[in-house]
Amino acid sequence: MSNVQEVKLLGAWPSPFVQRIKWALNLKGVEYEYLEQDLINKGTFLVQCNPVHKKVPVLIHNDRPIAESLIILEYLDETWKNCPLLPQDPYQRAMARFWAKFVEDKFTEPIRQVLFVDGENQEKEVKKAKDALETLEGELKGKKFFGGESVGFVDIVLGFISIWLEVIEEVACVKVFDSQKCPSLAKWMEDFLEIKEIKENLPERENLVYFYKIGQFKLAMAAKK
Ligand SMILES: N[C@@H](CCC(=O)N[C@@H](CS)C(=O)NCC(=O)O)C(=O)O
Repeated sequence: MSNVQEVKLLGAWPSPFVQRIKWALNLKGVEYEYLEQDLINKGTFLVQCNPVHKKVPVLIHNDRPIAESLIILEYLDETWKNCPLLPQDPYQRAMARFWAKFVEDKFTEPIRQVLFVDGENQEKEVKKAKDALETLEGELKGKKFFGGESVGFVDIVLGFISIWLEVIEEVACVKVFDSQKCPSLAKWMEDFLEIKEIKENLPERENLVYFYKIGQFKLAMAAKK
């Protein structure tokens, strides 16, 4: 690897997927240039860098773009070996990938849907998200972080709930997280947010609420047309 490292991150401030990459870069102490993207009127640079999905985050390392937050996290971990996110042991590594995929398929997708649907459909998505959290509670029990004593791959992937979950609950007027049923996860969120590199430069809760409320309003208006 050449000594000159030029790292850029194409992002959008309200995006939990982008936040994952900021966290990993912070933990590894990688300096980078952050380029905020307009996702309504997407710029040609974003489209050139991520022509397939046209989404953020995109990491650009020495002029080579990489898309999809989980792929970027793995790339960062393979390129900057300090503060490893994935375990060394191949079996443990497979397990971390398994749980990260579980988070994406069984939690992230339903919780995203909660914002876009209502009525019975919303209840179904809330139930899916709750069930996923209870499964994750079982996986976490007895450990400080999913990665053990320090933050790892699964912690970074799920970490957005420590900020975004309450915001989504407020905007969608639903209750997803139950600290009685998920005490380990409740403690995990607190511990996660205590970490210096995690709590730096987080989006303001009120700004997120405002952003998602505007999004919902636009959706409602579009549905009436
Ligand atoms: N699976 C992707 C999801 C990324 C994603 O959905 N990004 C959103 C922002 S939160 C986006 O760029 N949306 C623009 C669009 O859908 O056109 C990842 O993990 O990076």
